[in-house]
Amino acid sequence: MKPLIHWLRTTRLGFLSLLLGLIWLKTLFAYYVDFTLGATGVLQQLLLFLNPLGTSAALLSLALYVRKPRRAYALGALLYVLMTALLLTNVLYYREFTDFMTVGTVMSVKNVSAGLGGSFVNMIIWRDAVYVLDVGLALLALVGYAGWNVWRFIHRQPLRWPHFGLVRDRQPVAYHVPQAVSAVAVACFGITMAVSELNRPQLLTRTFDRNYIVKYLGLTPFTVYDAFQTAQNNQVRASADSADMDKVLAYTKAHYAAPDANYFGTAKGKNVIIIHLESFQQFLIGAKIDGQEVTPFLNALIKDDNTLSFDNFFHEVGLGKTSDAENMLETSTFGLPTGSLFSSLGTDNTFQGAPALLEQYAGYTTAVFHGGEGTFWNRTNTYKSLGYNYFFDGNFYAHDSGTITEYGIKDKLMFAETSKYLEHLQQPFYAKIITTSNHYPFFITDADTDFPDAGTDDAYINGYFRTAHYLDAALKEFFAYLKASGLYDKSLIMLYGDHYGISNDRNQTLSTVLNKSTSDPTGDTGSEWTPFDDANLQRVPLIFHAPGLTGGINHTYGGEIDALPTLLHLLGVDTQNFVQFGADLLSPQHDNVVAFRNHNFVTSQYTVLGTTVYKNSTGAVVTPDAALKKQLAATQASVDTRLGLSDTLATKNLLRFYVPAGFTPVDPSKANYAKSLQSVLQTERQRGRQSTSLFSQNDENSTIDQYVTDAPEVANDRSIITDYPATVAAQASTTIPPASGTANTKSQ
Ligand code: GP9
Ligand code: MN
Repeated sequence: MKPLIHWLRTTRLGFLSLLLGLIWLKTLFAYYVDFTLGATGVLQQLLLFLNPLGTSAALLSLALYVRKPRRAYALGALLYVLMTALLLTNVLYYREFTDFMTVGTVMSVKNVSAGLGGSFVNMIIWRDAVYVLDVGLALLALVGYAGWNVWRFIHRQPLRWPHFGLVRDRQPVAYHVPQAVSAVAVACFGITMAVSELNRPQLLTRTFDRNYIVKYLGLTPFTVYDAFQTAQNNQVRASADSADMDKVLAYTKAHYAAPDANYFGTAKGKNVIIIHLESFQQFLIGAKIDGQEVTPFLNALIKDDNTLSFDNFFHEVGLGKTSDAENMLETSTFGLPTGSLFSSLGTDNTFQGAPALLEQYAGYTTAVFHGGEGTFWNRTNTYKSLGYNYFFDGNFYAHDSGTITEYGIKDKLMFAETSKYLEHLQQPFYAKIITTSNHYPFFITDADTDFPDAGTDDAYINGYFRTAHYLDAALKEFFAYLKASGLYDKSLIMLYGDHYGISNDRNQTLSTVLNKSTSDPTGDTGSEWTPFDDANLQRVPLIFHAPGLTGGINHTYGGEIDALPTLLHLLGVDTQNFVQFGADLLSPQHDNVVAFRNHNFVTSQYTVLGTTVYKNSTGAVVTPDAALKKQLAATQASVDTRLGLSDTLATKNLLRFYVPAGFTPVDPSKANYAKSLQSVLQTERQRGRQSTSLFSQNDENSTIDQYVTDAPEVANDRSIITDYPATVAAQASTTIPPASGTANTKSQ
């Protein structure tokens, strides 16, 4: 023990090790006390425990390369203070925003004033002393170690105390020591990276969630990575000018598809309820396991007279999966070739998305509901940029181990709990509800569903049919509530599948369960599984349902990029002046070309995957003659242009150069989603008799009593769906008195 203390007191390595130990402890304190990183399982816990070590050691080891003792000690101390500052500012920022600070946030003035201004200081609480006390100690130690003895300085005579190791530490460290320490530190970080990649593949390329990067790699690597990304983004943006925008506008104007007069405005003024069907592929529709329909409710819905659906509708997502699907749906622009647009550009880019367009051109109130962490896919920031008035994230839902699965609240509870917020929204509203139960690893208990196991040797495929069945049952309950409460008559409901649930490498096993006629609408009967079959499975449902809406099953070839123009035209909002890369699926001018994110494409006759051309009607590979070759080359060129221009628009942030007539650019700083409930209720009260919420129209009676669910959690405790969770309940007791009449603008 004594030699150790002596070593710590008298050598540079000792001093830096002390700092390393302290920053490690403080980071762990932040991880466990201030951040909610949700580490599960031994491996994640272990990573969390060890990840501060590698990078902190690598940084501190820089001080060893400095040969002069005083400078070496000073550099070590400086690095330590900087690491502490990074940690502490993140702790404060996290307290306010439940997210980590990005370089973009620090640099952008509006966010700094919104996030780091006065309220930043107010965020400090007593236990933050943990983060700063030792800095004082370290500095004091530095005085002793490096010989900056204040006493001696003032009195011009030596003092024996504190007689830390100055005398013994005049020698620089041996040449090999800095290299050795750095090498060990970098190796340590490398191991963390490798284990993370195994546990969560594509962590950095996909950038799901800042929480994840911190959980796996640590705060410093996150900040460095973020700074790198920001610098790259800024460089691309700086090279842009309005001439780039003109090119995009020329393209989108030329590809505008005018609405079909029979459909234009048929749902005008209705509420829009978007139901995001997680990982839901078209082959589920009509599929059976042991003679039982997987999705009996959706099967019937598609056959309903008031439904318009599409059976040649494809997902077009890239690595951003759910977030790519959401991005296409909200903006009719593509996700990025790599990573997630929401994650990398969602905070700072200019958007002209569905929520803002519908609010400004048609008077909609807009809200999004997702039962998971708001930070996932950078949703909280991106939804603000899109102009959503409200975001009800996982905090607004009852959470305990029985009510959640990996990505959010179980679907039956999700719909039921969402309804108690929905009834307070001013109508017409645009509300998006994101389901999550049907997500890999497709886990659901026997208490939730008695649907049979598909019996393949792939547990995920078997689970997929069960979670899809559970989702279908949840939809049935929700629709029954919409009818009972009266919302149904005033709403257009749009359902869409976001992307595949079963990845291509599982499709062969999947094909053993599927009757070919359901898996492959083109009737390919070839026994061998081909990339063409994989491409066919990229179909996802797109369903519009509203009383009075007709249309049956439409066979137009289209993709997620086309959903928004189709929806806007149904609502009577013309898209001619908007920058959108999709086209109205109901327009006779729609070109029936589906561009996949990897530049492959499908037309109504051919599927082109790389250089291979398949004929849709037979699934056979064809060798195109000269005429067909020319035709397909032209289509490929148009697909490339479409994707390329969309990418330029996003990466150069070109929408800042264009404002459609009558549109006001979104101000993301206006939204405060933590207060979503409070704001909705205040608006309702302030508007008094002018309030158009379902609750107000129902003489201020809740309609939640009409929600019938067989969710086992609710059987024991109905308060899950009727009451607000304790964490947000205070928002309900807002004291704003009801006003006598005049309509107020929304306070958010
Ligand atoms: C759940 C979602 C999961 O809504 O966040 O994302 P995914 O893995 O499907 O992209
Ligand atoms: Mn998804």
